[in-house]
Order: sequence, then structure tokens, then C-alpha cells
Amino acid sequence: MFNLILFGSPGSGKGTQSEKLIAKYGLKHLSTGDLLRSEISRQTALGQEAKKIMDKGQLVPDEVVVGMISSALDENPHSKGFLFDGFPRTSAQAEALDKLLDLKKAPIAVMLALAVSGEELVKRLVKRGETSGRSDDNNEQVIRARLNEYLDKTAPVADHYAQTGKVVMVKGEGSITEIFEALCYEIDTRIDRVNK
Ligand code: B4P
Repeated sequence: MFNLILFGSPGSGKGTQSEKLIAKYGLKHLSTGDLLRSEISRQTALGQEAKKIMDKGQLVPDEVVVGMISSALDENPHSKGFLFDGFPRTSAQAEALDKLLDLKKAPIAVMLALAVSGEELVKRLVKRGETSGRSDDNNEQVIRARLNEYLDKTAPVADHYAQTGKVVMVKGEGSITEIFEALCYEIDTRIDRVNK
């Protein structure tokens, strides 16, 4: 089982690249943002609570997202591996994920971290807000709050995986194809080793 974290700040291209990577490698895509937006569109109690938090640009409580990931892992026992997108976003979430994967004897193989400058991130998210209908994308103040949450709470997650030498930085600016090829290169050098 090959388990990968695609890491980066909001707007760094995680969702965009995840779609291409799962198609190529047959991994199961687990995006906590998508799972939360699905709860919102189904108007569940969890979704209604999450929407209030997401609309402020803040992070949903750890126990909520860890619970969603734990269920998704249980629902896909025969997966070739998982691509985690937008998760873990705090050190507590990273510790919880490590424990869940220990039970499966399938630790994270690599964290691929997309590096994009701050101004480019704001530009991309404002542009997406013009068409996506996402309420957390159409207000620059909320976008900046999300970037601050990232610096404060999410950036330290990379330090957690750096301790075991699992972090690889990949340039997240350039064409979508160029970035995809750089990510594939890093995966291809590792995936056979894990699947042996
Ligand atoms: P997410 O859904 O994870 O949203 P995101 O951070 O904005 O990233 P996304 O993957 O969608 O964007 P991408 O970079 O692909 O989270 C939304 C909210 O949910 C969070 O703020 C939080 O409240 C909550 N949440 C989610 N997970 C959580 C967790 N684990 N714990 C707590 N709370 C959680 O793309 C952005 C734009 O850039 C797109 O328009 C794309 O077209 C464009 N783009 C991509 N690549 C490009 C390139 N190379 N050049 C130019 N543009 C590009």
C-alpha cells in the first residue's frame, strides 16, 4: 500500500494535482475539504457547523476531520494506497493519522510539499472565487485568514514528517503539466520500493 500526503497552502494546487495523480496511480483520493463540502451540500448537522467555521477561514476541529478520515480508511480496505489532500492540517491530525496507518502497517511513504509564493496564492484563490461558488474563496479577507491559519497551524506538520526524512519540496509554480511531471518523478522513485 502506497500512502502519500500532498501538502501545501490553500491554493497551492493540491486539489488540481490530486485529480491527475489518482488517475495515474489508482490511489484513493481523500480530501477533507471535499468531504466537508459534501457534508455542507447534503445539509447534515456536521456540514452546517463546518460551514460556519470554513466561512471564517478557520480550521474545523481535529476530532471531526480525524473521524471522517478514519471512516474513509475503513470503507476502503482493499485500496492500493491513499492520497491525502488537505489532511493532516495540524500536528494533532498528523499524530492521529500515523496511528491509524500503523494499524494497517502502511505508513506514509512521502509528503510532497508544493511551494508557491504568497501573492500567487491570493491571486489564484481570488480567481477561483469568481467562478467556483465557494463562499470561502470570494472574500480576500477570508483568503488571508486561511493563509494565516496555514502558517500558524499547518506549516508545522511538515516538520513532523521531516523528522523521518519524508518531506520532498516540489516547485508549485509553472504549468499544471510541469508540476504534475515533477510530482510523478518523486512518486516513481519510491512507489516500487513500497509495493515490493
Ligand atoms: P480545502 O478544500 O483543502 O481547500 P484549499 O486549501 O483551498 O485547497 P484546494 O486543494 O482546493 O485548492 P488548489 O490548491 O488545488 O480546504 C477548504 C477549507 O476546509 C479549509 O479552509 C478548512 O476550513 C477546511 N478544512 C479542510 N481540511 C481540513 C482539515 N484537515 N482540518 C481542518 N479543517 C479543514 O487550487 C487553487 C486554485 O489554483 C484553483 O483555482 C486552481 O485552478 C488554481 N491552480 C492550481 N494549480 C495552478 C497552477 N499551476 N497555475 C495557476 N493556477 C493554478
